[in-house]
Amino acid sequence: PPEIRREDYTPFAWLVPATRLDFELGIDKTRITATLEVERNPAADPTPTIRLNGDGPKLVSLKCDGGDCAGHTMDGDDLVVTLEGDSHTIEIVTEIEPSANSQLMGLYASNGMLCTQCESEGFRRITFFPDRPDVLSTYTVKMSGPKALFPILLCNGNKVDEGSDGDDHWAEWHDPWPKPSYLFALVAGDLVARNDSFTTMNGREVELNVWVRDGDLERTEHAMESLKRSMKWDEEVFGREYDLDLYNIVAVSDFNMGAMENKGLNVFNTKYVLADPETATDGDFDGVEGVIGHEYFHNWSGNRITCRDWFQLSLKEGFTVLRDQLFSQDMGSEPVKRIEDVRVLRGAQFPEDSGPLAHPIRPDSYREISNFYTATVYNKGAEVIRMMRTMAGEGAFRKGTDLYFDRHDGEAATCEDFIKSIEDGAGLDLTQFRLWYSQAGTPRVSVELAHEGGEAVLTLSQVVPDTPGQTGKKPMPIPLKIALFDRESAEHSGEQLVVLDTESDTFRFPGFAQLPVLSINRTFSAPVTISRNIERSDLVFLARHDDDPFARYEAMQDLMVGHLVAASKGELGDEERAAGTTDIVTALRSVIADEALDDLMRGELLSMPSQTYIMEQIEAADPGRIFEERESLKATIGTELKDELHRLYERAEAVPYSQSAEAKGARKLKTLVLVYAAASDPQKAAELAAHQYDRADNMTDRQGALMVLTGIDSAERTGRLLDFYNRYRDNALVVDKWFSLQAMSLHPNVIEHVKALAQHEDFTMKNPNRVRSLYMGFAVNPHGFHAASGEGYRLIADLILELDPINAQTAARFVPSLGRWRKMEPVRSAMMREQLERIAAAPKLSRDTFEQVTRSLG
Ligand code: HT7
Ligand code: ZN
Repeated sequence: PPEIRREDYTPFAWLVPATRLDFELGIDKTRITATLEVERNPAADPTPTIRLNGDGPKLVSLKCDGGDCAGHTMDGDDLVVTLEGDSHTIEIVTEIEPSANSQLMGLYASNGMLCTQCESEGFRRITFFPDRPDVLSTYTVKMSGPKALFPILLCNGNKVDEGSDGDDHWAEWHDPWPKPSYLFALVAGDLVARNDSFTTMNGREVELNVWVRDGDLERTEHAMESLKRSMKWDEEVFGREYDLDLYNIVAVSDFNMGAMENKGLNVFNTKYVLADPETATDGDFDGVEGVIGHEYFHNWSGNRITCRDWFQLSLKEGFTVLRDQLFSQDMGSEPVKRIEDVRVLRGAQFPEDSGPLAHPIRPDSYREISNFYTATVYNKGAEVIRMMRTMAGEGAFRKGTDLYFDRHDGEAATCEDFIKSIEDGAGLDLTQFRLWYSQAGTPRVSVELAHEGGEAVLTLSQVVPDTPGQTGKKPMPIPLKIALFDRESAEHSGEQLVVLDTESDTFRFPGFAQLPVLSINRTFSAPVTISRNIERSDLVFLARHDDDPFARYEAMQDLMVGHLVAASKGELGDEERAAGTTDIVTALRSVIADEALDDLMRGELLSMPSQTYIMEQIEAADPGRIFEERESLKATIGTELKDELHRLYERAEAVPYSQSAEAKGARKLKTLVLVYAAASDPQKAAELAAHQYDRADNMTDRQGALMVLTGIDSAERTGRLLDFYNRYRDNALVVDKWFSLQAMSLHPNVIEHVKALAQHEDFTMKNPNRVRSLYMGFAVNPHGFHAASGEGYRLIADLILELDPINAQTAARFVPSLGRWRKMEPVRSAMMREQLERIAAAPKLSRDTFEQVTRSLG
């Protein structure tokens, strides 16, 4: 497949001011008549032809201005039509087979209903069209089909007409806002809605609907409330008002990603719509709120202003992720949300940035754009814009975003347009900052603090590491929030922002009689790694006294990571090991005792760093060794703090179920206590977990207990797993949990369990949620995936090969786990590479998987 390069962008030669689509809907066969009004684009070089992208629709007929076209030809999958004049009407009739569409792109059947997914290049699977984000058109769509099968007919915009014709009926929809084809959507099926309304800041009433299958309605309240909160928040915080009279959300059970922001008709994975206490965890509730917000915020950052080309994806995704993160911070605990977001960044994006798939947030080239919906484009993209906000201050940043929305409303814009608007609106000079858009790799900042003549002297230096295709990078502006703590009073005289914009720089702070304790990168103000030789006692100090909750969490994590890295590398003697664990236990004890903390934050401070994160800190990592050390530290903590943890559990157990922060915190602590108990006293933990499971009145407690039980070989494990399945076998989202809990377990036979589950009658390769629940659960479980035998790697490679022809996008998303081969110790490294080579040698790979495998081997 050819490489597409950002620098090759040229505007499309034709404008398409109006598009009319006529759908004759059927599950097995759908016929589409597309009528395109086209006229020459005065801003582009003239051509005698128009290229209409296609990906498999059957061409039934083609007309130009009501008759034969001057000529047409197929170029690969595309239809190229000769046009002699300056404006024409092109009519194209195509046929497609929705029920045979297992890729879930374009128009497909899911559970008896029809729905679409057009981002990025799915529209071309429906009809021939300039399927690129810079071609904006207004759409009028007529949908017709059997009333019995499709009683509900939905599309973008507003319904303008409807009628019946025997057993068939039809609806006509018009979307007044010009949009690119990737934002087109339709849904036809037997659905019911939770209905509500929202009055905008200018007094306009908007009808809101959340459409689901009959029986799921009672689990839509949280989604609806989240939608209303999102609409209000975007008015208050970004001054953005909704612009149609109708906002529809539809939940579908077969979906490649989380959700899709189609104009006025969002299509959602059921996982991000349905939630009630019996079937959804606190994390699931937060996920629904976050994704509902994300898709809603796209109405401005993505739809009203869209992307010129797919290299600009972070323009809409990075900005919208930042907006959804700020929204969730405001709806719940700000520091806990920040910690969660940083954990995601470090868990998914840092590995991407240090591996073979590293790319800038604005990539320079791709073969398959679906592979670039990455943590880098989304999450690092959000961090980059967050840094602009930090440097500008909230008020000035808002002036910048206001200017961006004003200047580019209705356009297909670029990242450069966004940066320029922030520069002009917020009054910042972002000349050098633009490097964050073009340079991949996580900068490493080295930190030294000295005390000289009554001054604290801070020396910072940065290295932006080489990444595939990029070497010798330039220093970037890195905004670091810092505070200097007096050792006696445990106080500081104010947080400061230092910006490191050269390779190395020194900052002097007068007024210190002795060396202070440095708290740096507070709130994680820059997406960098910090390297410094800090005394353990200083980390204990910060874990105890830092008034920035993120920095306090960071100190606690650094304390544990430092110990586990050294222990895994065999660098600790008995005395050092004992001293290290004592410090950790002491710090944890003070966290348990600190009455100023709320339990959600306490839970963060008491959590151990993940095995994956520890592995990332080590060259040639040995996962077996790290697993043992981590389990051993967990057991020590469980033993040493047994009484304190027990009291914590008892206190938490008395808190009744609610969605309050207090109750959520209590539930988080209960499962955390079980985790420590499972390492120190497995039999006791199994009894406690079984007890929690049996008396649970909510999914958070039940799933937490079962998660712990899956790792303990016991009668309690077998019984509760069976109970869980029988209790929830009719609820697909909960059965997904049942699969993933077992795939993620610490049980020694996890590989055999996963193989057996793949044969389970409820397992199917056709449903991405089910595939992800079993196999992604396993791929992120280092205990199973990195088994010394190499069986885990083989299992994932087998999956990729089997899934690739069914759903290439989902298959390709498993490749990066094998792509970490360079980070592993030599034996595992060779086995991982061998599996990548086996996939690469397969006779017929999708473009998606081919690109990821070749880059991973590269
Ligand atoms: N903008 C949406 C992206 C998306 C997507 C991309 C490729 C294939 C399937 C997809 N479904 C949704 C999601 C979002 O970021 O809001
Ligand atoms: Zn998005």
